[in-house]
Amino acid sequence: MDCVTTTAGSFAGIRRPIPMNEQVLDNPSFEHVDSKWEFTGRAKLTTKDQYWGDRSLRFIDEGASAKQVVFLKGDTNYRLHCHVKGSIRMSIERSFSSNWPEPRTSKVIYGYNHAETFDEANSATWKNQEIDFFLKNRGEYDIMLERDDGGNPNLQGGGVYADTCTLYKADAVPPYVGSSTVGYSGLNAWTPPVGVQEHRNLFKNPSFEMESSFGWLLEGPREFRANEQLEGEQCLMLYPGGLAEQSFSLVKGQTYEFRCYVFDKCPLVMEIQKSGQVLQTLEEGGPFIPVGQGSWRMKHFSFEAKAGIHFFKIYVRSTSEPCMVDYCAVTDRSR
Ligand SMILES: [Ca+2]
Ligand SMILES: [Ca+2]
Repeated sequence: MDCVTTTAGSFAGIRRPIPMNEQVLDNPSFEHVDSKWEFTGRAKLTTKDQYWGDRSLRFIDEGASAKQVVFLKGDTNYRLHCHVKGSIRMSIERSFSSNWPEPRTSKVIYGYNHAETFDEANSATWKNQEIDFFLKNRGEYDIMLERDDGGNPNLQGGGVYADTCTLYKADAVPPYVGSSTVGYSGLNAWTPPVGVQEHRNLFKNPSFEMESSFGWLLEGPREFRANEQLEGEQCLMLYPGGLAEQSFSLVKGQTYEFRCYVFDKCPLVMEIQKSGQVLQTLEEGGPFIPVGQGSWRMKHFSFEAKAGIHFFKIYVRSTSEPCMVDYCAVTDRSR
Protein backbone atom coordinates (compact mmCIF):
# COMPACT_ATOMS: atom_id res chain seq x y z
CA MET A 1 0.00 0.00 0.00
CA ASP A 2 1.23 3.46 -0.83
CA CYS A 3 1.96 5.85 1.96
CA VAL A 4 -0.72 8.42 2.64
CA THR A 5 -3.62 8.71 0.30
CA THR A 6 -6.54 10.99 0.75
CA THR A 7 -9.55 9.61 2.50
CA ALA A 8 -13.03 10.93 1.97
CA GLY A 9 -13.11 14.53 3.06
CA SER A 10 -9.37 15.03 3.38
CA PHE A 11 -9.01 17.53 0.61
CA ALA A 12 -6.57 19.81 2.42
CA GLY A 13 -3.73 18.56 0.30
CA ILE A 14 -5.29 19.56 -2.97
CA ARG A 15 -6.79 22.83 -1.87
CA ARG A 16 -4.93 26.02 -1.22
CA PRO A 17 -4.65 27.25 2.35
CA ILE A 18 -6.69 30.20 3.46
CA PRO A 19 -4.52 33.33 3.43
CA MET A 20 -5.09 34.92 6.81
CA ASN A 21 -3.24 38.13 6.08
CA GLU A 22 -5.92 40.84 6.17
CA GLN A 23 -8.60 38.21 6.61
CA VAL A 24 -11.02 39.44 9.27
CA LEU A 25 -13.18 36.48 10.35
CA ASP A 26 -12.15 34.31 13.27
CA ASN A 27 -12.16 30.55 12.61
CA PRO A 28 -13.12 30.90 8.92
CA SER A 29 -12.95 27.18 8.21
CA PHE A 30 -14.92 26.13 11.30
CA GLU A 31 -12.02 23.92 12.43
CA HIS A 32 -12.08 25.10 16.05
CA VAL A 33 -14.83 24.40 18.52
CA ASP A 34 -14.26 27.63 20.43
CA SER A 35 -14.37 30.77 18.33
CA LYS A 36 -16.16 34.05 17.86
CA TRP A 37 -19.00 32.42 15.93
CA GLU A 38 -22.30 32.46 17.81
CA PHE A 39 -24.81 29.83 16.78
CA THR A 40 -28.60 30.03 16.97
CA GLY A 41 -30.90 27.07 16.39
CA ARG A 42 -29.32 23.86 15.26
CA ALA A 43 -26.22 25.21 13.54
CA LYS A 44 -23.35 22.91 14.46
CA LEU A 45 -19.77 22.14 13.57
CA THR A 46 -19.49 18.80 11.86
CA THR A 47 -16.93 16.40 10.46
CA LYS A 48 -19.62 14.91 8.22
CA ASP A 49 -18.69 17.08 5.27
CA GLN A 50 -16.14 19.79 4.53
CA TYR A 51 -14.73 21.92 1.76
CA TRP A 52 -11.39 22.43 3.48
CA GLY A 53 -9.86 20.88 6.58
CA ASP A 54 -11.73 18.50 8.84
CA ARG A 55 -14.87 20.41 9.74
CA SER A 56 -17.57 22.61 8.33
CA LEU A 57 -20.67 24.33 9.66
CA ARG A 58 -23.91 22.42 9.24
CA PHE A 59 -27.34 24.09 9.41
CA ILE A 60 -29.69 21.35 10.54
CA ASP A 61 -32.95 23.34 10.65
CA GLU A 62 -34.41 26.16 8.59
CA GLY A 63 -33.59 29.43 10.35
CA ALA A 64 -30.51 28.05 12.09
CA SER A 65 -27.82 30.71 11.93
CA ALA A 66 -24.27 31.69 12.71
CA LYS A 67 -23.19 35.20 13.59
CA GLN A 68 -19.80 36.81 14.08
CA VAL A 69 -19.23 40.40 15.13
CA VAL A 70 -16.31 42.04 13.35
CA PHE A 71 -14.76 45.48 13.49
CA LEU A 72 -14.41 47.00 10.03
CA LYS A 73 -12.96 50.21 8.64
CA GLY A 74 -14.95 52.91 6.91
CA ASP A 75 -14.75 54.16 3.31
CA THR A 76 -13.73 50.65 2.31
CA ASN A 77 -14.93 47.95 -0.07
CA TYR A 78 -14.96 44.35 1.17
CA ARG A 79 -15.72 40.84 0.00
CA LEU A 80 -17.47 38.26 2.18
CA HIS A 81 -17.18 34.80 0.66
CA CYS A 82 -18.19 31.26 1.70
CA HIS A 83 -18.26 27.85 0.15
CA VAL A 84 -21.76 26.48 0.62
CA LYS A 85 -24.08 23.57 0.02
CA GLY A 86 -27.80 24.21 0.01
CA SER A 87 -29.60 27.54 0.29
CA ILE A 88 -28.37 30.07 2.83
CA ARG A 89 -28.72 33.79 3.31
CA MET A 90 -25.50 35.74 3.91
CA SER A 91 -25.59 39.32 5.12
CA ILE A 92 -23.64 42.12 6.71
CA GLU A 93 -25.80 44.09 9.10
CA ARG A 94 -26.17 45.91 12.37
CA SER A 95 -28.99 47.35 14.37
CA PHE A 96 -29.92 51.02 14.49
CA SER A 97 -31.81 52.54 17.41
CA SER A 98 -33.58 55.86 17.14
CA ASN A 99 -35.30 57.65 20.01
CA TRP A 100 -37.53 60.23 18.34
CA PRO A 101 -40.45 60.43 17.78
CA GLU A 102 -40.55 57.09 19.62
CA PRO A 103 -37.88 54.52 20.53
CA ARG A 104 -37.39 52.08 17.68
CA THR A 105 -34.78 49.54 16.75
CA SER A 106 -34.37 48.46 13.14
CA LYS A 107 -31.88 46.45 11.19
CA VAL A 108 -29.55 48.01 8.61
CA ILE A 109 -28.35 45.73 5.81
CA TYR A 110 -25.00 46.58 4.22
CA GLY A 111 -24.78 43.58 1.93
CA TYR A 112 -27.05 40.66 1.16
CA ASN A 113 -26.96 37.43 -0.81
CA HIS A 114 -29.72 34.87 -0.65
CA ALA A 115 -28.73 31.63 -2.41
CA GLU A 116 -27.06 33.30 -5.39
CA THR A 117 -24.18 30.92 -5.94
CA PHE A 118 -21.82 29.95 -8.73
CA ASP A 119 -19.78 26.86 -9.45
CA GLU A 120 -16.47 26.09 -7.78
CA ALA A 121 -13.75 24.68 -10.05
CA ASN A 122 -12.36 22.48 -7.25
CA SER A 123 -15.61 20.86 -6.30
CA ALA A 124 -18.66 19.33 -7.94
CA THR A 125 -20.83 19.86 -4.89
CA TRP A 126 -19.64 22.98 -3.04
CA LYS A 127 -20.63 26.36 -4.52
CA ASN A 128 -19.27 29.88 -4.17
CA GLN A 129 -21.43 32.47 -2.49
CA GLU A 130 -20.16 36.02 -2.01
CA ILE A 131 -21.06 39.63 -1.27
CA ASP A 132 -18.99 42.59 -2.39
CA PHE A 133 -19.97 45.56 -0.25
CA PHE A 134 -18.98 49.07 0.75
CA LEU A 135 -18.92 50.54 4.23
CA LYS A 136 -18.97 54.26 4.80
CA ASN A 137 -18.46 54.07 8.55
CA ARG A 138 -16.03 52.16 10.72
CA GLY A 139 -17.40 50.11 13.56
CA GLU A 140 -18.78 46.76 14.56
CA TYR A 141 -20.87 44.79 12.09
CA ASP A 142 -22.65 41.44 12.31
CA ILE A 143 -21.73 38.83 9.74
CA MET A 144 -24.78 36.56 9.44
CA LEU A 145 -25.17 33.16 7.84
CA GLU A 146 -28.64 31.67 7.98
CA ARG A 147 -30.29 28.63 6.49
CA ASP A 148 -33.15 29.88 4.31
CA ASP A 149 -34.81 27.85 1.57
CA GLY A 150 -36.80 30.84 0.30
CA GLY A 151 -39.93 28.68 0.24
CA ASN A 152 -38.38 25.81 -1.72
CA PRO A 153 -37.41 22.94 0.64
CA ASN A 154 -36.05 20.94 -2.31
CA LEU A 155 -32.99 23.19 -2.29
CA GLN A 156 -31.94 21.68 1.05
CA GLY A 157 -32.18 18.03 0.02
CA GLY A 158 -28.42 17.43 0.05
CA GLY A 159 -27.89 19.05 3.43
CA VAL A 160 -26.97 22.65 4.18
CA TYR A 161 -23.36 23.55 4.96
CA ALA A 162 -20.90 26.45 4.92
CA ASP A 163 -17.12 26.29 5.00
CA THR A 164 -14.13 28.63 4.48
CA CYS A 165 -16.00 31.84 5.14
CA THR A 166 -13.61 34.72 4.63
CA LEU A 167 -13.83 38.48 4.76
CA TYR A 168 -11.18 40.56 3.01
CA LYS A 169 -10.72 44.16 2.07
CA ALA A 170 -11.40 44.33 -1.66
CA ASP A 171 -7.78 45.02 -2.54
CA ALA A 172 -6.58 42.02 -0.49
CA VAL A 173 -8.89 39.32 -1.88
CA PRO A 174 -6.76 36.36 -3.02
CA PRO A 175 -7.30 35.72 -6.73
CA TYR A 176 -8.93 32.34 -6.15
CA VAL A 177 -11.45 33.45 -3.54
CA GLY A 178 -14.72 33.88 -5.39
CA SER A 179 -15.32 35.66 -8.67
CA SER A 180 -12.39 37.24 -10.46
CA THR A 181 -13.45 40.87 -10.21
CA VAL A 182 -14.46 42.60 -7.02
CA GLY A 183 -17.50 44.83 -7.41
CA TYR A 184 -16.84 48.34 -6.17
CA SER A 185 -19.85 50.31 -5.08
CA GLY A 186 -19.29 53.43 -2.98
CA LEU A 187 -22.01 55.96 -2.32
CA ASN A 188 -24.52 57.23 -4.80
CA ALA A 189 -23.89 60.76 -6.05
CA TRP A 190 -27.55 61.71 -6.50
CA THR A 191 -28.77 64.97 -5.00
CA PRO A 192 -32.43 65.94 -4.79
CA PRO A 193 -33.74 68.65 -7.13
CA VAL A 194 -33.28 72.15 -5.70
CA GLY A 195 -37.02 72.65 -5.26
CA VAL A 196 -37.35 69.77 -2.80
CA GLN A 197 -34.04 70.00 -0.93
CA GLU A 198 -34.06 70.01 2.84
CA HIS A 199 -34.48 73.78 3.41
CA ARG A 200 -37.72 73.74 1.38
CA ASN A 201 -38.85 70.31 2.50
CA LEU A 202 -41.18 70.01 5.49
CA PHE A 203 -40.09 66.44 6.29
CA LYS A 204 -37.41 66.00 8.89
CA ASN A 205 -34.74 63.52 7.75
CA PRO A 206 -36.33 63.05 4.30
CA SER A 207 -33.64 60.57 3.26
CA PHE A 208 -34.16 58.11 6.17
CA GLU A 209 -30.61 58.55 7.42
CA MET A 210 -29.17 57.20 10.66
CA GLU A 211 -29.99 59.95 13.14
CA SER A 212 -31.06 59.19 16.69
CA SER A 213 -33.64 61.94 16.29
CA PHE A 214 -34.95 60.05 13.33
CA GLY A 215 -38.16 61.98 12.65
CA TRP A 216 -40.26 59.22 11.10
CA LEU A 217 -42.60 57.10 13.19
CA LEU A 218 -42.00 53.51 12.08
CA GLU A 219 -44.52 50.68 12.41
CA GLY A 220 -44.57 47.12 11.17
CA PRO A 221 -41.92 45.13 9.33
CA ARG A 222 -39.08 47.18 7.89
CA GLU A 223 -35.34 47.49 7.71
CA PHE A 224 -32.79 49.83 6.20
CA ARG A 225 -30.64 49.05 3.20
CA ALA A 226 -27.21 50.62 2.95
CA ASN A 227 -26.30 48.92 -0.33
CA GLU A 228 -28.88 50.19 -2.81
CA GLN A 229 -29.90 53.63 -1.57
CA LEU A 230 -30.68 56.59 -3.79
CA GLU A 231 -29.34 59.32 -1.50
CA GLY A 232 -27.02 59.40 1.50
CA GLU A 233 -26.05 56.23 3.32
CA GLN A 234 -29.28 54.23 3.51
CA CYS A 235 -32.86 53.87 2.33
CA LEU A 236 -35.95 52.43 3.97
CA MET A 237 -37.22 48.97 3.02
CA LEU A 238 -40.89 48.52 3.93
CA TYR A 239 -42.22 44.98 4.03
CA PRO A 240 -45.95 44.19 3.75
CA GLY A 241 -47.66 45.89 6.67
CA GLY A 242 -44.76 48.33 7.21
CA LEU A 243 -45.38 52.06 7.58
CA ALA A 244 -43.51 55.35 8.10
CA GLU A 245 -45.23 58.55 9.15
CA GLN A 246 -44.62 62.20 9.94
CA SER A 247 -47.02 64.97 10.85
CA PHE A 248 -46.89 68.76 10.78
CA SER A 249 -49.08 71.81 10.26
CA LEU A 250 -49.78 73.32 6.87
CA VAL A 251 -51.21 76.66 5.83
CA LYS A 252 -54.87 76.35 4.93
CA GLY A 253 -55.61 76.91 1.26
CA GLN A 254 -52.00 76.62 0.11
CA THR A 255 -51.03 74.09 -2.54
CA TYR A 256 -48.37 71.54 -1.56
CA GLU A 257 -46.66 68.68 -3.35
CA PHE A 258 -46.02 65.27 -1.75
CA ARG A 259 -43.41 63.10 -3.47
CA CYS A 260 -41.33 59.99 -2.77
CA TYR A 261 -38.66 58.10 -4.66
CA VAL A 262 -39.18 54.35 -4.90
CA PHE A 263 -37.15 51.48 -6.29
CA ASP A 264 -38.27 49.56 -9.35
CA LYS A 265 -41.92 50.74 -9.41
CA CYS A 266 -42.55 49.01 -6.09
CA PRO A 267 -46.03 49.32 -4.54
CA LEU A 268 -45.73 52.21 -2.09
CA VAL A 269 -48.97 53.85 -0.95
CA MET A 270 -48.71 57.56 -0.10
CA GLU A 271 -51.51 59.01 1.98
CA ILE A 272 -52.48 62.20 3.79
CA GLN A 273 -54.76 62.08 6.81
CA LYS A 274 -56.18 64.72 9.09
CA SER A 275 -58.14 64.05 12.28
CA GLY A 276 -58.28 60.36 11.40
CA GLN A 277 -59.78 60.97 7.95
CA VAL A 278 -58.06 60.25 4.68
CA LEU A 279 -57.72 63.40 2.63
CA GLN A 280 -55.90 61.94 -0.35
CA THR A 281 -54.19 58.71 -1.37
CA LEU A 282 -51.78 57.93 -4.16
CA GLU A 283 -52.16 54.19 -4.70
CA GLU A 284 -49.54 51.57 -5.43
CA GLY A 285 -49.39 52.28 -9.13
CA GLY A 286 -47.74 55.11 -11.00
CA PRO A 287 -47.17 57.19 -12.85
CA PHE A 288 -43.52 56.58 -12.04
CA ILE A 289 -41.12 59.22 -13.30
CA PRO A 290 -37.55 58.07 -14.09
CA VAL A 291 -34.84 60.11 -12.42
CA GLY A 292 -31.77 58.81 -14.25
CA GLN A 293 -30.63 56.71 -11.27
CA GLY A 294 -31.01 53.07 -12.24
CA SER A 295 -34.34 51.67 -11.15
CA TRP A 296 -35.28 54.59 -8.92
CA ARG A 297 -38.51 56.40 -9.86
CA MET A 298 -40.40 59.36 -8.45
CA LYS A 299 -44.13 59.46 -7.73
CA HIS A 300 -45.99 62.52 -6.52
CA PHE A 301 -49.21 64.48 -6.30
CA SER A 302 -50.31 67.99 -5.35
CA PHE A 303 -53.04 68.89 -2.89
CA GLU A 304 -54.64 71.85 -1.20
CA ALA A 305 -54.07 71.99 2.55
CA LYS A 306 -56.71 72.17 5.25
CA ALA A 307 -56.02 73.93 8.53
CA GLY A 308 -53.82 72.34 11.16
CA ILE A 309 -51.86 69.12 11.49
CA HIS A 310 -51.65 66.71 8.55
CA PHE A 311 -50.35 63.15 8.83
CA PHE A 312 -48.20 61.91 5.95
CA LYS A 313 -48.10 58.13 5.74
CA ILE A 314 -46.14 55.92 3.40
CA TYR A 315 -46.82 52.23 3.64
CA VAL A 316 -46.99 48.84 1.93
CA ARG A 317 -50.26 46.94 2.10
CA SER A 318 -50.14 43.63 3.94
CA THR A 319 -51.07 41.79 0.72
CA SER A 320 -48.43 43.52 -1.38
CA GLU A 321 -44.72 43.24 -2.19
CA PRO A 322 -41.84 44.86 -0.27
CA CYS A 323 -40.82 48.35 -1.34
CA MET A 324 -37.65 50.43 -0.99
CA VAL A 325 -38.12 54.16 -0.62
CA ASP A 326 -35.54 56.92 -0.29
CA TYR A 327 -36.15 60.62 -0.07
CA CYS A 328 -39.64 62.02 0.34
CA ALA A 329 -40.67 65.65 0.25
CA VAL A 330 -43.60 67.88 1.08
CA THR A 331 -43.07 71.32 -0.38
CA ASP A 332 -45.17 74.46 -0.66
CA ARG A 333 -45.96 74.99 -4.37
CA SER A 334 -47.68 78.30 -3.77
CA ARG A 335 -44.43 80.10 -3.11
CA1 LIG B 1 -13.33 23.60 7.24
CA1 LIG C 1 -31.15 57.96 2.18
